[in-house]
Amino acid sequence: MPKRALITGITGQDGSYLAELLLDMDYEVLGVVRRSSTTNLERIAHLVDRITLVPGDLQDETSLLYALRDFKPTEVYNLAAQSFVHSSWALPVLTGETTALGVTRLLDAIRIVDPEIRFYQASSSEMFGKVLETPQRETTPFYPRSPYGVSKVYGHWITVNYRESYDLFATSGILFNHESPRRGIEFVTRKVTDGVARIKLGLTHELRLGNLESTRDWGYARDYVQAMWLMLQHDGPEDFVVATGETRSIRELCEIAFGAVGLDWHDHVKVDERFYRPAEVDALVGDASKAERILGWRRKVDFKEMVEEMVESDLAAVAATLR
Ligand code: NDP
Ligand code: GDR
Repeated sequence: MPKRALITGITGQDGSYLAELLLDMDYEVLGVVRRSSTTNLERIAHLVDRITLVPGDLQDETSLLYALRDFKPTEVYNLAAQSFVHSSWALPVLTGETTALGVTRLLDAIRIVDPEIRFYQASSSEMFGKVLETPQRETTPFYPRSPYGVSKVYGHWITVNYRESYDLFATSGILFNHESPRRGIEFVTRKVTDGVARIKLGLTHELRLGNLESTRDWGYARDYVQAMWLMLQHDGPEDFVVATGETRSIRELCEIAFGAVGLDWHDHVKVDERFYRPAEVDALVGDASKAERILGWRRKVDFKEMVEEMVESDLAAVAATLR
């Protein structure tokens, strides 16, 4: 019998890569898609003939119950969230409804429809926030620094709680930042690579950014969706950190991205306080040794390769708009 996976957040960066990975392994894939007035299927346009899409929303439990009842998945990947940290101050309640309570709605729907389903929760390094230990691992205490981070802590603990209360196969992957050419344009890596392309092609001269000092542990999204799948194939549900173990500042990101097209970032980047956050996560670096040891997970693409791929992709995309 083919394996059947339901993905929330399939229209997002990770959802699109995960759908590709699962289709390659002959899974049947169902994507839950929320209603919007314009189409937002760009990231999965090449897959729509091979997957089933159903309307649904993490704010509407009935839609989740129907999707589970009708499709009968063996695995559920909860990737949906209001995922942009900066917006979570402007939208704290919506962020809590989706990113926090949405997890409970989905876990409850699983408990009601089929408690044998294996569940993956997209937890985040933002839960470590103002870090209490370096590098951060599965046992590091949380200290979230944004409504988004607080919501993810709730999502993490409700996953652990449903595992322990109802014996669900509920796994939490604590993933550090991961990027790709499909990253949303508002996140700093993609904002920089898109900015580099626009500057290189003469459309603008400057790129306005916020805090250049913070550091992140940036990996490659395709490598990270592999870890999600591995977690649900493991003997039992556990928490796993997925990270590269390397950390870089926004300055270093700029240096590599501008350098990839022969530009000096100092000539183009301007600091703009509009992009600062009310509370910042200054430095993150993860220890993925548990995932490496138990799941056999390894990353394949390094930071420089990834940034160069993103710059190349944005150069092609911006050039196409000029034709
Ligand atoms: P994206 O922002 O690219 O995608 C988010 C997805 O969630 C989109 O498909 C969006 O749909 C969907 N969504 C938002 N609100 C709802 C809702 N109320 N009901 C149903 N769907 C909804 O995120 P990523 O792919 O980058 O991340 C995937 C998950 O992993 C997220 O939960 C994120 O918080 C988490 N995460 C991400 C990391 C990263 O570095 N990328 C690191 C750690 C965790 P629409 O297209 O309609 O907006
Ligand atoms: P993050 O990603 O908040 O780590 O969350 P983001 O790329 O938005 O910010 C990273 C760091 O860059 C600094 N920064 C800027 N950020 C943005 N977006 N725009 C700017 O102009 C800018 N200038 C500086 C930020 O202050 C921050 O320190 C991502 C999301 O994918 C979450 O969903 C996920 O959980 C975490 O990664 C792990």
